[in-house]
Amino acid sequence: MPANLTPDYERAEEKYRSAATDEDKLDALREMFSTIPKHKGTEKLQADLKRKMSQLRHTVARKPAKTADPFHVPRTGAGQVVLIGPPNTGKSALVARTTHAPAKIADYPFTTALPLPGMCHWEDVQIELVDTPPITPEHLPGGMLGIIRSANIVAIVVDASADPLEETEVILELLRSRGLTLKTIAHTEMDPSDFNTLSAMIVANKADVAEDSTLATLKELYAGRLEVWPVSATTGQGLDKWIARFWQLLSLVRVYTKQPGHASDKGKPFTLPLGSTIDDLAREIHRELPEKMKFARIWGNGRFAGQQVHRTEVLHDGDQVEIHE
Ligand SMILES: Nc1nc2c(ncn2[C@@H]2O[C@H](COP(=O)(O)OP(=O)(O)OP(=O)(O)O)[C@@H](O)[C@H]2O)c(=O)[nH]1
Ligand SMILES: [Mg+2]
Repeated sequence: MPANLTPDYERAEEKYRSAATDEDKLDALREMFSTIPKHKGTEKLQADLKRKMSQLRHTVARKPAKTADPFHVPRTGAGQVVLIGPPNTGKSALVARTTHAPAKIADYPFTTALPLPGMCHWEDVQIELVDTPPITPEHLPGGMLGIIRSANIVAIVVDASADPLEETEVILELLRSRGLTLKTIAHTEMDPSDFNTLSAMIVANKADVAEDSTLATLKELYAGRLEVWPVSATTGQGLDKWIARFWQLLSLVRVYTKQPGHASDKGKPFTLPLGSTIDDLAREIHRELPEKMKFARIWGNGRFAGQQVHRTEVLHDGDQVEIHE
């Protein structure tokens, strides 16, 4: 171990080693990351910690909830996108249009009372969308902050045919007053020890009845901070590109496993954070598989077909992998 690690870091590392649950491990890793001296000599270690954290965040988030709290929506699929916003902007209409969730849509405000998840598709990946009750400065349902904080991506849905600038500012200010900053940032670019910056975007819904000049002003105002996605739940315009953007922001790779001598399990990829290795994939398949694994073979992305690779081999989107025990 390099001599320049602090006692705080070493304590956190000890905590990591003795952690019994994934949640405790993640806590310890966060502590290690915040106490590690940030200089060139620890860069590799920092990168390693980041990778472990994003891996564990993935696993922890997928565990089923212990309680029946309706504001706890367990994550399924490759990532969770939470739609938030003022009343009547079309959050439910967007979820109903892009998933099979029976979201209730009505032309009056405060229609949605509880969060409702649904799955949308991007290529062969499923991404979870969550419809939520409206928020206003006077009305922020208990539990909404928890949902927002734990989302992989926060989509602020505003009504582009009304006053989307004002609506966006109200929501951003509401969250700012709770210590949260929203910006369009890919997950690979995020600082894992900063829990108050969330990956987000503005969804300018009802683009079918909006003025072009309003959309242009909105884009200009948030340029460099928050992307604006003009869409319409009614006509469907802009929705495919919007959903494709989720995949990019989530910064994941798809990996297809295969049995020796068989074709790969096409269409059912494992999704792992960018930078994940064969070892990470094995752990995702089964907790004890990394220890049991003897070697792996890989197909795709410039390797020889079936090339034998080390457990530290970094995976690329579309790789096919055979694990040998
Ligand atoms: N023209 C147009 N109308 C839309 C669009 N999306 C939703 N609407 C209409 O806007 C109204 C509100 O839609 P909802 O989906 O219920 O809005 P919401 O944001 O879920 O509302 P709350 O649950 O009250 O927060 C309904 O009358 C929808 O038909 C759209 O893209 N274009
Ligand atoms: Mg609704």
